[in-house]
Amino acid sequence: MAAATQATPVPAHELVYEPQQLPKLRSNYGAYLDQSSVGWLKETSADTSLEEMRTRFDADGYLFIKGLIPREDVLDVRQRYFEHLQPTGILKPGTSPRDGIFDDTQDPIVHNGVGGSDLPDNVERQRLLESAHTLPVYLAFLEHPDFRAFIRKFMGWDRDVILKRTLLRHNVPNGLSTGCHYDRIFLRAGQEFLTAWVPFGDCTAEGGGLMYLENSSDVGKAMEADFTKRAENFTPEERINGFNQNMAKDGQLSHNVAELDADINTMYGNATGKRRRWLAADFTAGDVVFHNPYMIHGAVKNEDPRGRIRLGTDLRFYPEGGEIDQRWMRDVWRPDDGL
Ligand SMILES: O=C(O)CCC(=O)C(=O)O
Ligand SMILES: [Fe+2]
Repeated sequence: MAAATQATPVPAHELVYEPQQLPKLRSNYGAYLDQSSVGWLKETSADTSLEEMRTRFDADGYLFIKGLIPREDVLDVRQRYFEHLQPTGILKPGTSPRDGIFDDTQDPIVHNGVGGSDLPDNVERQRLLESAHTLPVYLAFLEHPDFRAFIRKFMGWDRDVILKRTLLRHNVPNGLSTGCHYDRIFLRAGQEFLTAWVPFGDCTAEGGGLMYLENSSDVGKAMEADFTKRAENFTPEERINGFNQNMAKDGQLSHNVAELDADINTMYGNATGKRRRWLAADFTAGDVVFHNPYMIHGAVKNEDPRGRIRLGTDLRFYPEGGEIDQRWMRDVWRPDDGL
C-alpha cells in the first residue's frame, strides 16, 4: 500500500487541461469571429523530418515552422526598415527602431503600409515604402543561404528562383491590414509556386499576424475555377488580371473575415460537416509559414496592446526553369506597378 502521506498521482487521462485561450480575430471591417471559428495553427519544429514536413504541408495547405531563421537576422531587417521609415514620424519618440513601436499620437491611416488598402497620400511616405524594398540588408536577407537551402531541400529542387516582386508590409496598431485572399488571384500566369510569409519581429495573433482558413485549398481552387470560367471571353491579359471585372477593386476576397466566413460556410460547406476555423498564431522572430497558392488567408487587424508595428514580407519561389509569372519578375514592388 502506498504511504498515506504521499499524494496518489492522478492518472493522465483524468488530468483536466484548460484549453489554451483563443485569440480574438477580426479584419479591417466587421465583427470579431465567433470563438467556434477560431483555432491555432499547427506548429512544426525546425528539426522535424522533411518527410513529416511535406506530409503536413500536403495535408494542411500550410507549414508553420518555429525558429527556422536565426532571430537576430530577422530583427536586423526590422531595425533597418524602421530606421528607414523613421523620418515619417511612425515611431514613438524615444523607442528603438528594432522594437518598432508606433507613435500612438499619430493617425494610423496616415501610416498605412503596403497591401492593407490605399497607400498614404503623402508622396514622401510612398517613396520610402518603395525604397525599403531595395535596402541592402533586405536584399541580402532574401538570399539568406540557410533559408534558401531549406526551401530547395523541402521542395526537392536543385535550384530555386525567388520572384523579384516581394511585399514588405507593415500594419500599425488600429491601421488597415491585408484583406482575405488566396495568392493565385495575383499570380495567375505560370505554374504553381510556394509562398513563404516571414514576420520581421514578434507578433501575436491579435497583433496583426496572418490567419488561415482551415482546409481551404479546395475552396480557393473552386473559387478560382469559377473566376476562370467567368473570364472565358476576356483577353489573355485580362484573364490573369487580379483586378479584372470579376474581382474586387483591390483583388481581395473580403476585408471582413466574419462575413467571408459565413459566406464560405454557406456556399462551400465542408465534407466532414465540421466548421472550418481561422487559424492564427503568436509568431516570434525567425518563424516562417509556407502556404500553397489556394489557401485562403489574411492579416488580423493589429490591436497589439504594446503598440508594436507588425512587419512581414511575402516571398514566392519556383524551381529554376519553371514557368514563372513574369509580371512579378520585372521589378521590385512599385506603387503604380498595376499588380
Ligand atoms: O503580410 C501580409 O499581411 C499578407 C501576407 C500574404 O498575404 C502572403 O504572404 O501571401
Ligand atoms: Fe497572400
